[in-house]
Amino acid sequence: MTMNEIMKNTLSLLLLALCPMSMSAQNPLITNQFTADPTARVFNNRVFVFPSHDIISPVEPEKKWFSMADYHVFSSTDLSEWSDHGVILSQEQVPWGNPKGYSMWAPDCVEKDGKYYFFFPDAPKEGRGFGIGVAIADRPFGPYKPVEKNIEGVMGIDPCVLQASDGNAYLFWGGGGLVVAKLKDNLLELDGKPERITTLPEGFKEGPFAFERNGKYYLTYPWVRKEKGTETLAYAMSDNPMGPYEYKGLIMEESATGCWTNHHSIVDYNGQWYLFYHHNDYSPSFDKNRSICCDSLFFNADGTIQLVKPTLRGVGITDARKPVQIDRYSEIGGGAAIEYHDTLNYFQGWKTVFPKGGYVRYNKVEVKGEGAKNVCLKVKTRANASAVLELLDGKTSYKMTVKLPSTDGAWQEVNVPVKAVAAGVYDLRFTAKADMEVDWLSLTAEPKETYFTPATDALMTPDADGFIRRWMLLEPIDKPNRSNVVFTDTYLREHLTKEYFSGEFSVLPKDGDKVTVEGKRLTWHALESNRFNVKLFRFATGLDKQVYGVLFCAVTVIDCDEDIENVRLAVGSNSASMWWLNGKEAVLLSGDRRMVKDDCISPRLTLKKGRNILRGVVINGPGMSDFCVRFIDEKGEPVKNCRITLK
Ligand code: FUB
Repeated sequence: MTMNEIMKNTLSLLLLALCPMSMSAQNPLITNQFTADPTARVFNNRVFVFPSHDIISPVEPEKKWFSMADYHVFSSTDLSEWSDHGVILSQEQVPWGNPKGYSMWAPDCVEKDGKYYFFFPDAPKEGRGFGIGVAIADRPFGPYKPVEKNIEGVMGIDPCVLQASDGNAYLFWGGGGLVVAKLKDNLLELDGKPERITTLPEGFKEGPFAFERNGKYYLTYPWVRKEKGTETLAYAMSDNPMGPYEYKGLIMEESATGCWTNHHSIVDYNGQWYLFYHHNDYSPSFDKNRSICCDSLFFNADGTIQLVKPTLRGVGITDARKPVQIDRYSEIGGGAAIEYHDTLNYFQGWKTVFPKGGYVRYNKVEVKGEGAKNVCLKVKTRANASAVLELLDGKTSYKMTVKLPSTDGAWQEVNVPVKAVAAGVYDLRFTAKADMEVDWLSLTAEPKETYFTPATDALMTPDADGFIRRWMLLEPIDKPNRSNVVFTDTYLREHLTKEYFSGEFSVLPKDGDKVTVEGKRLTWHALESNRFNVKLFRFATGLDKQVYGVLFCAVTVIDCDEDIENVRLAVGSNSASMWWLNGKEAVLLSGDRRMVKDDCISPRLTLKKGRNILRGVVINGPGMSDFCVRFIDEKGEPVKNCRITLK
């Protein structure tokens, strides 16, 4: 590696730690992967959530059980916008763990003297069951270095460390009941014998989470009430960290959707207490693939805890300029209902289906800065559709009729000017005056820039500069790469010529066609780019898809009235890409590239009379993917005497 490459590589890793991937969300909090067993901790006035990372077992997909190979950490300062700091520890890194154990269950993390101690269960290299290990870092988001051996004397799961005001740290864990032991100052060894907690009502218990408030110790835990059969969240209190603990009641009842487990943590952030827990929102029929959520938690004056009802709205204030996912409603009525966008790919999220008169209320959206004069909606409407939008803050209230253009029953982002709304935090109420479906809405000062419009059958030629703007684009394929320096010719030939789904290099897809890549259903979209460069990054964000560590497939058809000889394909892309004309490789753009017009130019080609199929695959690690493509002639002039058809 050259010095330049080393520096670029280091910079990319640093950027991922410092500028992590971010997503806005309500419940569930993480929208692009499964997350479970959330332990929330506040470090440096930022909430960090250390969850388990559920996956479908890559070794035994038919075995319907937990499978976890690594941990990510997520953080937020407003509990609405979440950053994924990436993988902080994986099973191959644990010296004492089975590198193929897939048993990295519920973790915890605490800070002591400026070091972060990450406690995690794992299957040992030899023998059965679980050990609990520690990995140490200088920062909450790592890098974490696992300690050579697991903690002696601890066999079990679900570690939780209580740093009590008596100056000691106590380790709680589960596995055949709940256990507690004092930790030595180094947090790596037990200081005395573990004690079983035996004072709680009967029934399966795991996932202990202990904390201290106003001189009382709370032991909270998932608990199965005999008569119900799935996990509640319950709690007990004591005057001592090691107990005895007296049972006090439930914090959350059994999941309404039948998720067998629940697992939680409770944290005070800026004077409000929050309960983090999990449900199975993105996996309704397999409850070992879970998703973390958060709701506010309240104490009574005597220190007991009020029951928390899980909500979709969750917590935090939502920035009105971003897509407000009204399907995460505070209240719904009039026949409105939420549905999954795609029951074969639940990560596509939800939409709200409104009959005439259906409504939702979504509390706490913030109109920032100069206020709003425009509402942007992703909708499916027919002719003469309208809705009433109300913004209520107790003092001022706005009520306006939003006249919507027809989208002919297809999803489209539309901008509608509305009367000026002053900056402030409002509860939003949206009432449909005709049948319609809404994905999200935003309130902005100016019409929101739209990067794409749905492709039509209208005649389309290359634009004035010859750029091709009508494309079939496939939703991003997961292709994790922390840095783009790996994009050598050899890497690209191996990874971009590989068939990720059947027909990738032979079938001409139609709008809405679906393919399956590593178990994920991805949809083709027929789009016209509003700019000369096709902003794949915006394409992905518009669909709430992952934007980094991705591979995009693009196809278009160039229809010519006659053979056009001696043309060259001129491409710019961010990052690397590979292009084929009529099945033959035309040009390869390798390395960590920025999108520059005509960056790479193919050898001479012929655009034949009739249809020519142009395919491209763009790959990117951390970066804003896009591409621009045109044909140029011998003089470098753009080729425009052709049509772009997609058929
Ligand atoms: O995530 C695996 C296990 O499921 C946890 O360790 C338990 O607490 C339960 O949530």
